Amino acid sequence: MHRDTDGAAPHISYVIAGSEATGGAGLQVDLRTFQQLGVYGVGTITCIVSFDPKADWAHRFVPVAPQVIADQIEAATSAHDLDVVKIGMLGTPETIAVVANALSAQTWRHIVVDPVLICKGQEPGAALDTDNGLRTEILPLATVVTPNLFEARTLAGMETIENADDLKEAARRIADLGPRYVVVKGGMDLPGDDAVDIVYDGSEFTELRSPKIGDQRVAGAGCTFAAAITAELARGTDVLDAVRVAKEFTRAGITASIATRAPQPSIGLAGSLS
Ligand code: PXL
Repeated sequence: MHRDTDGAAPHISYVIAGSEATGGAGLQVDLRTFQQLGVYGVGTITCIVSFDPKADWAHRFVPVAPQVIADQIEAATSAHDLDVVKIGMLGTPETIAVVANALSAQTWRHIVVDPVLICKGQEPGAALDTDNGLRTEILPLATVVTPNLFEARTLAGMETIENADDLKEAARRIADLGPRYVVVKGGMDLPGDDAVDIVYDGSEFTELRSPKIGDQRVAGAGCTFAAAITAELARGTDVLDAVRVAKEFTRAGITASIATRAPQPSIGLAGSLS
């Protein structure tokens, strides 16, 4: 394996997530983020999302066969000593079962879960089963979970989240599902001028704020944020500092977002920051 000039082996981050064919979200964003933060990335594909430009960019979703996911995880974990992993989009109850089973086969220093619940292109019944599977099989394994406002409302069973106190209540309820740290992202849709995030470690809350950038959603921001936390944790950073770095990294990426013919601009920031 390549070594830095000082002879140290590079830190490795692992991600189990979906491919998003425009490059604006999913595994493509995760691996770019790892690279930009100076970490060697290893990825396992769970599903393939190809937005359809002929149908108003509707989701087309194809799951990877469970055995192929298991084979990828076997290859990745056999080739490398992996101890920090990000879980992105899983997409089906079968995928959730195979990933939960594979995760429990070894110990992990950190499992960062981006609880992707929005999955268009599936029957409502299957989508609900998937969301329930994520809640019961994956969330309890998480050391860090990063719900956005929609995901926080759904996982916490709250009708509305409108301010920092609501974010804290959601974090408390989601912590009851098992994750050690909950990072609830207020994002664009929380009223106010700031992007507010709450970090809850099971006893204390930390509120992070930075001014919102523009008024447009940017594809890939959630993936980037969770991937940056994962990369920092792989480098040995503690959770709160990893979240701070990830917030700043994501803010810089949104500022440098790139135009695309898909409906939302994509998070930018080409090149390595290491
Ligand atoms: O941003 C959520 C997300 C994650 N992973 C994949 C996606 C999307 C949204 O489109 O396609 C593969």
